[in-house]
Amino acid sequence: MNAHTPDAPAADFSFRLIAEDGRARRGEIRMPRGTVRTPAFMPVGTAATVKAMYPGQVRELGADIILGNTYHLMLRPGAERVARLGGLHEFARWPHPILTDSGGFQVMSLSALRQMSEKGVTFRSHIDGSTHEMTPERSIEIQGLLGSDIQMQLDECIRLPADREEIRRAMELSLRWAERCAVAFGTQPGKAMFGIVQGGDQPDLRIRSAEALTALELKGYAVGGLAVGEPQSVMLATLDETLPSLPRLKPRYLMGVGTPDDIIQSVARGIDMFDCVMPTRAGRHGQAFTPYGRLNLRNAKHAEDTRPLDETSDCPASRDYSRAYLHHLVKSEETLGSMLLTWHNLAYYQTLMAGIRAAIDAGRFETFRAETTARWTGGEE
Ligand code: PRF
Repeated sequence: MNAHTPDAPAADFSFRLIAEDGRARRGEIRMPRGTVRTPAFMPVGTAATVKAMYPGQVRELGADIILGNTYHLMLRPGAERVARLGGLHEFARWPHPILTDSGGFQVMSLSALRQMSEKGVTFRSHIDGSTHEMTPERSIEIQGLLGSDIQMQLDECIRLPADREEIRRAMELSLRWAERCAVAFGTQPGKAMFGIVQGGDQPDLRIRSAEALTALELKGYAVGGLAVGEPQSVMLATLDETLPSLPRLKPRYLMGVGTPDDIIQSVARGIDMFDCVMPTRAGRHGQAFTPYGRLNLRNAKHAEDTRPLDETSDCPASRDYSRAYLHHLVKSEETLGSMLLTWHNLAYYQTLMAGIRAAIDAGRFETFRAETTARWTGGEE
């Protein structure tokens, strides 16, 4: 029996800490649609689907929450259409919590011909070239139409390395947009809007951003603008400098991160939530995450390897199919190859998160971190 059976769903949004082990935190977010056990990994369901997975499979692996994208869904099929169809939970057949990103980051990475102003960002769709305007108010409106449980402020994320002045300008704009988003969101029982700390690799700008957002008394805080070109050491140092300026009793979400190693090192610094395309996208490209590190199933060395990816796993994709078969599927570009490797990778990520949570509960997170990272680099397989 698990020592901490999650509490029943609650009428309002709340976060509580269950255990702390060093700076690592074990907690629980309660919402009407369900409870999120933290540290949590949120599979990415950009276009109202976690690619190559049935919703029931995602749930069975232990995901308490998935991520959706304002940018993609506003362009196709459109936020108003999703609302008419009963909202994103009903549309995608995922009745559990959903967090939506605001669109700022995706506009930067995907759209063409962006124009930033104080008011918002105008951009051309990467799908059909049509022109759209995204303001802080419109982002919150869209996230409301989707029915998102955790909504993110609109922000401007700068790639690194960047000029300090440019980082400062984007951080301050993001702060003003946070205030506008907070006004647009108002008070919505059972739902939350999170602010996003920006400030690049500049410690004083990070602290200024974190302190100003804290003053807005939001229900949770994200750290954005990381894993955007800087080395892991810079990302971890930035977390060390930033997290002490965020309130201890609110959830902390590191956006768009990361590898299993990024996750375990960030949990060690006090992060509670993660999302990343890594397990799903890498799976569709023939990459598998295992307890012994990363495997590329395209590699000819797997062609006659009869071992499964991970015989100790409960996941059929990890346990029941030979590496030789997966190699064949990947080489033949068969759909089943993407499906099995995505399933396997998400199982690995959720098992890692469950291991992290159990280790914090038991006060042995440091041992777990050392053993887990040693195995990745041990070269045993
Ligand atoms: N802002 C938003 N979404 C994001 C990021 C950000 O900075 C990142 C950066 N890693 C990923 N997703 N809104």
